[in-house]
Amino acid sequence: MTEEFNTQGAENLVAIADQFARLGKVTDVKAFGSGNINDTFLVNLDFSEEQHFVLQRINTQVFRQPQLIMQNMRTFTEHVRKRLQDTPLNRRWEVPRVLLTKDAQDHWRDANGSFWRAISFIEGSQSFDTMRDRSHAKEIGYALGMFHNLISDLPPEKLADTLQGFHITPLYLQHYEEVLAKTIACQSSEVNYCLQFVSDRQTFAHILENAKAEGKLPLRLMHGDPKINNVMFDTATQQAVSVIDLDTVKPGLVHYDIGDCLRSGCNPAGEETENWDSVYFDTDLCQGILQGYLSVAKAFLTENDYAYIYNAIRLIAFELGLRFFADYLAGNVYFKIKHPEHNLARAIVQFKLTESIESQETQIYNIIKDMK
Ligand code: GN1
Ligand code: MG
Repeated sequence: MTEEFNTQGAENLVAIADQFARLGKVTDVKAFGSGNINDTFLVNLDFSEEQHFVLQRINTQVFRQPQLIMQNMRTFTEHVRKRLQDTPLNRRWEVPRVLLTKDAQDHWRDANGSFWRAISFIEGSQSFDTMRDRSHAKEIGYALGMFHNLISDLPPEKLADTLQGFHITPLYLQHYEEVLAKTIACQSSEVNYCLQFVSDRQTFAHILENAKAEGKLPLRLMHGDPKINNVMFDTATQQAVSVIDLDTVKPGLVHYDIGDCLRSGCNPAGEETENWDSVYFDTDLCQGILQGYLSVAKAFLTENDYAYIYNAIRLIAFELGLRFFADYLAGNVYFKIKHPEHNLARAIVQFKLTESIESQETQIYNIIKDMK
């Protein structure tokens, strides 16, 4: 929970949650999950049919037009619901629902102007910050494939751009250069490592955007943030049942998603570790995720799509490191932090992961080739 919420007090949170409690009474509100941008809470209700929901305060410094997120979520959920109704799956699959306020609005603004919204909680499910084993990896891949599959027939232009420049690596590089020009970074060996790391990969940063501009990779709809803990698992069957966190579902490249899913899923040490020597990219888990993904996504992937998978994995790990490092240099204005060097530590994790990906380039290409 942020400082601000500590001072705002629990009583106030209950009152905010109550705006969305159309059935039952709010009994309890607790900080929930480990999001880096929005503030997330789990609300408990005394209503037996639906015992929880997720309450979120959208960070409007990041999402400047939060109403667009809600509009996208409604378009997305409507489309997927219809798809599932017309062609039911033979296993459990859930889509988070937008919950309305007592005045039938999809959000609520408090006296400070904060933007609040509520989403249904997928009952009987849980998420994980790191991968348990290969069957878990396959399920994560399946979940992303199913997510892409279910929106593959929704035209990208039906959804608004909720976060301009999101995952456009050259723009992050440009921002980094602007920040760097204004900063006198403290000269530590960690900072020097990061400066050199980015400097060595200037050309590479353009690889996916160039492929998009050359028409090799089409604009599709993407999730934007399919990291491992955004996939929900049924607590009884341990099968993936939903992909949550729909704020960045918007037009983009599916490669950003494939890259993000693999960079988060195949890093057994997790993105918050400060034991940098323990960071590596696990190719066995990579194979598991891709196997699960392709079992559902083969139908819409082209030859060029396969050709860019390796570079997508390498790029998104690098990009996230670059984003964390630039935020550290800028004085931690974007990602929430627990201590002043937090974003520097997170950047090093992603750069170590990128190095590990680079050192296993041939193996990763072979995994992809064998799976086509
Ligand atoms: C942010 O807030 P959260 O944890 O859902 C970020 C993602 C990063 C992720 C890294 C809108 O997501 O892009 O991959 O942190 N979201 C945004 O953990 O910038
Ligand atoms: Mg997110």
